[in-house]
Amino acid sequence: MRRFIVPAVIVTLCVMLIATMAWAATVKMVVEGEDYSSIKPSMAVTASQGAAGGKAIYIPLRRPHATTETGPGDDGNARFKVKVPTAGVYQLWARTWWYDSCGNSFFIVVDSNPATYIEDATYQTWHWVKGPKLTLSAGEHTIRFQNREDGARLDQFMLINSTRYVPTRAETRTPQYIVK
Ligand SMILES: [Ca+2]
Repeated sequence: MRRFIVPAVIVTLCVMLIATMAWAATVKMVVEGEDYSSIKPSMAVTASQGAAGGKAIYIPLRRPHATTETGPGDDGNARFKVKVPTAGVYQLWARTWWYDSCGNSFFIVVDSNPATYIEDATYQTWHWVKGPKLTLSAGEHTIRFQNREDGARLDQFMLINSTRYVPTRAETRTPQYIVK
């Protein structure tokens, strides 16, 4: 019996070691929309059902709401400062709620890089949208979510140095990575 127990213990220890190394290598930074370091109208905070913490940031609907791609009415935005512990390529995800096909995007500006944007076609429900992959050095970085279309809401965003992880529900915020 003993000659089976020793190999089994070694295998178990190896599996635990590999799992620990894989876990240690993954950095997941989760930031609430309402944890911005600065905010500029028309971006605003709103109570929002289904949002983590009960709050989100949003671009209020314009009246009349745009029915074509007319461009944003202002440069309302929220800036977030994150402290990246390990240099690497990070996948950005955003937990969003879109009003309709003309209220379903945000500009994203990282540090002083050119703007990109996130967008998809799932409306009137909270869901995660896959954004750009960002190459980030260790240290502080600024992420800006900016008005592109009115009626867009942001609950949380996430930066993760894994391409395999796909979020499905609200994540637990990670205050250790947030600089206010
Ligand atoms: Ca939130």
